[in-house]
Amino acid sequence: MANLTYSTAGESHGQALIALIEGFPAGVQVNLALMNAELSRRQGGYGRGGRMKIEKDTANILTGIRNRLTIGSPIAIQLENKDFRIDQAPPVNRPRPGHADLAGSIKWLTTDCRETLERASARETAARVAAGSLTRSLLNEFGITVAAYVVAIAGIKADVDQSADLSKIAKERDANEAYCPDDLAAVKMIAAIRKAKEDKDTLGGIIEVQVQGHPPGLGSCMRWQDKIDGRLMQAVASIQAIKAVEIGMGFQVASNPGSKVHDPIDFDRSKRDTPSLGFTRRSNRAGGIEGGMTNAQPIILRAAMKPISTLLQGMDSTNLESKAPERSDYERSDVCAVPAASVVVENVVAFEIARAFLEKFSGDTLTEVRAAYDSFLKAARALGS
Ligand code: EPS
Repeated sequence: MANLTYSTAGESHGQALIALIEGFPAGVQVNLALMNAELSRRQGGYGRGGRMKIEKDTANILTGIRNRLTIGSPIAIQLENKDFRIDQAPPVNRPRPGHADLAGSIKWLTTDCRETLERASARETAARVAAGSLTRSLLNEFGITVAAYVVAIAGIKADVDQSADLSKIAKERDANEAYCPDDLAAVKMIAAIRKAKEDKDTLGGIIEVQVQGHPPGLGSCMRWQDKIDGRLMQAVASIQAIKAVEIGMGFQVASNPGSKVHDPIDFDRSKRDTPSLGFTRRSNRAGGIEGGMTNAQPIILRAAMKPISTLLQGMDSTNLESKAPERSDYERSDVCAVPAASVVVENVVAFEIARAFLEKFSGDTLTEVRAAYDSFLKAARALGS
């Protein structure tokens, strides 16, 4: 059976966005309510701009399902753009520093940045959320949970107990518009975003994502392309405005001795029936990944998002037509999209985990995937005495 893959199509002000998912097994009940809830969460978060008042992103699954069950054929999901006006949208000649405007205009030999920005826009992330949230229907069958949350905005840091139950973290996150599990920090973050709006400026931040309940051995050390850390990092770094990604201790591994970086290995017989097979760790500084494979500890990954590059005050730029120095163009935009981007991070990570899961436990149908999963856990449990 084919590898699980997806691609997206669509412009910010085109007719629609499309996600096309291939290699998804048959027999999975699609949780459409979950998909629409994730799409709506992506539209929200404090600091969003006017576009989100126009759109109401809901998934129209065009192909690949019959009576809510997947049938193994490619799944096309359509999200309608209510703000469909690409042919009337004005040209943009003064590139915004930090956006794809300048590099894209030179690359596609045009002085109109709109040719590039229509596709480079973060509107495309709605299609990624649709694709990723589809895989949650599969991951849920195996008790695998994924949640991302905001841990910093403009240097205001949240205090989050990483070892808490992931559903508890997600519940706390959902209680405020900063999508931050620390309520006190969320209040300060929201105030900072409000101030940035008054200053006609924008803010970035840090998103943390965790995966729990997955088995060991997803990814592989045998081929560089299969390493799960590399794959997760690429998936997350490819999200608009993400500039850095770290796993576990991340950059701090460089300044600590090995004894303070690696996680001692224990065995707890009472946990033998869990996906961890009983191997417990006193710490999780590796962020759940060793040798490009999951080690059944929670995966912990953080991503840094730069401030949105469209500033209401503009920035010094150059007119691509006249070459005269001018302020950059203003396109309607967000003041801070870190909360919204956390939803995108969560769902692209879910997709990569589902992809790695189906590589290890492949099958045309959910029945076969489940059989492969059960038989692997049985064989792994039988190792040693
Ligand atoms: C976005 C849609 C866009 C922007 C924003 C995110 O819509 P519009 O350009 O019509 O306002 O609000 O995109 C950007 C931040 C960007 O740099 O392009 C969305 O759906 O998330």
